[in-house]
Amino acid sequence: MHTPTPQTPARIRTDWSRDEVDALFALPFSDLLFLAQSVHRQYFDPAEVQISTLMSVKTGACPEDCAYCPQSSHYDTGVEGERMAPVAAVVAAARAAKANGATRFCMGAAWRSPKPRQIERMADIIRAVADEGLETCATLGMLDQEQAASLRDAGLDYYNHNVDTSASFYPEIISTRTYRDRLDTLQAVRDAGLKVCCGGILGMGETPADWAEMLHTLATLPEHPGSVPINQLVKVPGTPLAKSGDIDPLDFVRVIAIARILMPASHVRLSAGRTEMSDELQALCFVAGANSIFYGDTLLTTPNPDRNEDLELLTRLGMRPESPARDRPAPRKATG
Ligand code: SAM
Ligand code: DTB
Ligand code: SF4
Repeated sequence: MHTPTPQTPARIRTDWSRDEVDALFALPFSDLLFLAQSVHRQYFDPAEVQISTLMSVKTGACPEDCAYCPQSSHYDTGVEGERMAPVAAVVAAARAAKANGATRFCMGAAWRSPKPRQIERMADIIRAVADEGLETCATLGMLDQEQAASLRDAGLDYYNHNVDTSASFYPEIISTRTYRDRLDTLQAVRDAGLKVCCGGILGMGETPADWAEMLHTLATLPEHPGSVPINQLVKVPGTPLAKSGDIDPLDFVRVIAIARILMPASHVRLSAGRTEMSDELQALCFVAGANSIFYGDTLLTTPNPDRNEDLELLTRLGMRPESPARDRPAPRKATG
């Protein structure tokens, strides 16, 4: 059992100033990690890690031009456009994910925003996955409040929509939709009563000031996202960012630690990019307050560490999968 540190629990604040964020970036590494650890232990058991599994339910041929993305039709990456996965295939993957210890099943679709027919088909899929007793998450592009409400009524728990980077750097990365569009979708999702999963990507050529700006944006949303995925760019050949330079791994840890301090009650997910990270770097990320991972052999289209390697790493660190959310209602019985 972890012992909470004997101090006032970190307050959940959405009024952080940019100066406060910059001051965290200026801390010596060990001071920053000490602070992040202290905050982490006030809200979470540091031995627990939340396990999510991803599935691409509609791959490729996306009309958007996100410079990092292997699924954009603007780039030749070898990812073929596919039709939407049938409900039975998604349920089979969800069952397998649950058997492997996942508590959340995240479904991604390469859309700019879903069409009415696609919302209906997603609703069928979400109902079936929720009936398996898993938390459900979807990432389908831009949504309005009505679409978000339909997904919520089908049993969706979380919606993933990343800000990706700072508002300042964003135009370098995507031209087909704006930062404002992203924030509007996040608001529609919140207003519909869905929980938000929102984070970004490091390593696209942005500067540390962009990391501070992005974290400030996330931590001053009207409510903190329940999950904050921090991705390291997966450099996919054929995308404009294929040859981006590496970031200093210690900077990656800094960003995780600052996300933890600013959003103390959120799950901070060490997301894409783990195949390029050493065990030691991942361990440092957990020490900095990361407490969620994607688990399973693939992300959406790119590889993720082997499941056995992940289990071995968690065991070596004395960590274990978080138990299913206590507030989760019992699985509903299938009706049809
Ligand atoms: N099409 C939807 C959208 O963009 O909103 C959902 C799927 S999209 C693949 C979800 C997120 O995956 C992106 O916002 C981005 O943050 C992340 N992502 C995509 N390609 C990535 C890459 N090569 N490296 C790291 N993260 C990536
Ligand atoms: C997130 O922040 N990262 C995940 C999930 N949300 C949807 C996606 C990572 C995708 C990496 C590239 C790929 O596998 O296609
Ligand atoms: Fe399409 Fe999403 Fe990839 Fe952008 S990130 S190209 S919207 S699948």
